[in-house]
Amino acid sequence: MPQYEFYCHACKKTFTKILMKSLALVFLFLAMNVYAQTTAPTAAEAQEFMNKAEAQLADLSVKVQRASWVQENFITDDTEAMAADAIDENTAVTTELVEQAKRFDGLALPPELARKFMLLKLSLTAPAPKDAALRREMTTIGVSLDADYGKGKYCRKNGECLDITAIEKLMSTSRDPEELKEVWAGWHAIAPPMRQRYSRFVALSNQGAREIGFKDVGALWRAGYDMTPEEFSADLERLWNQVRPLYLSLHTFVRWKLAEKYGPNVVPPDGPIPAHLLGNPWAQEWENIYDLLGVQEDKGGVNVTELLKKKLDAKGMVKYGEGFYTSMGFAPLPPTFWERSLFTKPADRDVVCHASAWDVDNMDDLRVKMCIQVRGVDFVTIHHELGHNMYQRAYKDQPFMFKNGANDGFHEAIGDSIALAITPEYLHRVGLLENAPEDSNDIPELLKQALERVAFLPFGLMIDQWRWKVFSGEIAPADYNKAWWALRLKYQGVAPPMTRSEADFDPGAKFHVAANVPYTRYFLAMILEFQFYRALCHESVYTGPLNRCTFYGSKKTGAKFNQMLAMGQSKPWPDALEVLTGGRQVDASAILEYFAPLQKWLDEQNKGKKVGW
Ligand code: X8Z
Ligand code: ZN
Repeated sequence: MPQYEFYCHACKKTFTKILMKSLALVFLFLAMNVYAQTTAPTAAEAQEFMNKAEAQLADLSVKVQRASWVQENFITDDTEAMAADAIDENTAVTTELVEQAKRFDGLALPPELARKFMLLKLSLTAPAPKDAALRREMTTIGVSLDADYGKGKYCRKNGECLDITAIEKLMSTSRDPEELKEVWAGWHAIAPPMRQRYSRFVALSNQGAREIGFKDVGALWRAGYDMTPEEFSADLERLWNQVRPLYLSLHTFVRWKLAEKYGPNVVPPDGPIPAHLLGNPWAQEWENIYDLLGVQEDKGGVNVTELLKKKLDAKGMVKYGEGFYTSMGFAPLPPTFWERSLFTKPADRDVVCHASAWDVDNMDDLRVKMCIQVRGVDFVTIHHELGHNMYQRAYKDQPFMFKNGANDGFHEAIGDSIALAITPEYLHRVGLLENAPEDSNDIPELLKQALERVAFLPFGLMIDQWRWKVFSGEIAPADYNKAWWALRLKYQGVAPPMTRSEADFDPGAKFHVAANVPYTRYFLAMILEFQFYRALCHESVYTGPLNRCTFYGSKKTGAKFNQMLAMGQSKPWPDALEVLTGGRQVDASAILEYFAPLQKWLDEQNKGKKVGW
C-alpha cells in the first residue's frame, strides 16, 4: 500500500490541532494589525521611528551638502544635475517620513521627541508634491534658478562682462548716476528669464506644503518660530514699529545729503530715494556711501578698508576673524577648513559667490565659500560666516534634528554680534590700527554702523512680506514686479531708477529669491544681534556706552555664548535666549540703546526737513 493511503488517527488529531493553532495565530496577527492601524501607536514606536529617520536624514544631508558644494563651486550642467539628484532623494525621503509620521499625530510624547516630529515637518524649505515627476520638476527648477543667479553677468557695450562681485564693487564706488543706472539695470536683466520658472516653483512647492497640512509655503516658513504664524507676524509688526523711527531719521538724513550731491532732479528731496544711488545693487546696506554724507573720518571714525588693505589679503582677513573667536575660548577651525574653503573668486569658472558657511558632515567639516574683497564690509561678512561655523560646531553633539539654530534668526545673528565688537579699540589691540582711538566723537562710527544695519531693517523685512503674499496667492504672477516695488516703497522708501514693468522680474536679481532662502531671519537677526551683543558686553563686565564695547579676549564671555550655542535647536528659542540674555522676548531695546546718540544727532541735523516720502 502506498504510504499515502496509510491512515493515522493520531496524526489527524495532531494535524487538526496544528491547523487550529495556526488559524488562531493568523487571527491574532490580523487582529493585532487592525488594532495597530486603528489605535494610537506607542511612544516607544514613535521613538524608534524617529531614531531611524534621524539616521537616514543625517546620511542624506551629507550627500546633499557635498553635491551642492561642488555645484556651487563649479557651476556646470552636470553638477546641476548631480545636485538635483541628491536634493531630490532627500526631498523624497523627507516627504515620505512626514507622511509616515502622521501616524503619531496626537500621541502624547516626551517634549524632546514631540519637538523632533514638529521639526521634521518643517524641515523642507521647499516641500515637494508626493508625485515623483512633479517633485523632480520642482527640484530641477530650484537648482537651475540658483545656478542662473551664480552665472549672472552684465556685459557692457565695450564688451566687458561684470559678475556680481564686480557689480557690487562698481556700485560701491561709482558716483556717476548714469553709470550707476546702467549697471543697476544690467544686473537686474539677469532675472526676467527666471520669472516663469519661479512661478512654477511657487505652485509646485505650495502643492507640497498643502499635502503636509500647511496653507502654503509661507505659512510653513512662519511656523518655525515656536508660536503660531499669526503671532509671529504680529511680533514682526511690533519690532518694525519699534525701529521704524530710527530708520526714518536715517532715511531723511541720507536723502538730504544725496539730494545735495546729485541735485533735486535726481533725488527728490521729499520723495523716495532712487535705489541705484545707495552704494549697493539692492539698496540693502548703505555703508558704501558714507563719504557722501559729509561726516569726516578724521573726526573720530576709522576707515577699516584702508587698514585692511595695508596689512591683509583675503585669507589673512579670515585668520583675524578666527582670532576673535579663539580669543573667547572657541577652538581653532580645523585644518580642513583652510584646505577646503573658497576665499577668492576663481578666475576661470562660474561659482555662486554669495557668501555662505557650510557644515558638510554635520560634525567637523566646516567651510566658508566667499569671494572676498579686501574691504570693511567683507570683514564683517567673514565674522558673520564664521559665526555660522562656530554655531554648527557648538551643537554638533546634539541629535540630528536639533543641529540647527534656536531659530534661523539666531543663526544669522551670532557672527554679527561678534562683528559689532570690532571697535576701534579692538582694531588697535590686534595691531590693525596704529594709534589708540580717541573717545571724543562716536558719531562717525555710529553712522557707519547705521548705514549698514539700520538701513537694512526694512529690506530684511520686505523680502518675505513679498514672498509670503506670493506663496499665498495674494500677489499673482502677473503682479510680481508691481507688488515688489510697492513694498520697496512702503518699507524702505526707495524707488526704481527707471520705469519697471511685468517684463522685469526684479526680485529674482536678489540671491535669496532665486535660491529660495527665507529672509525674515535677517530682519530678526539684526535685532537679536544687538541683544546678544549687549548680553555679551554685560558678561564681560563692561559698563561704558554700548557702542564702544568689545569683549575680545574674554573667555568668560565666550563660555556663556557657547552655552547658548551648544543647545542648538533642542529647546524653544525663548529658552536659548534666556540662557544668554535673561529675557525671553526678541525686542529692539538693545539696538535702540546702541544708536540712541546717533538718533539724537540725526534728529538735530534733520530739523526742518520732511520725514518720510
Ligand atoms: O546672505 C547673507 C549672508 C549669508 S547667510 C552673507 N546675508 C544677507 C544678504 O546678503 O542679503 C547677510 C546679511 C543679509
Ligand atoms: Zn548668514
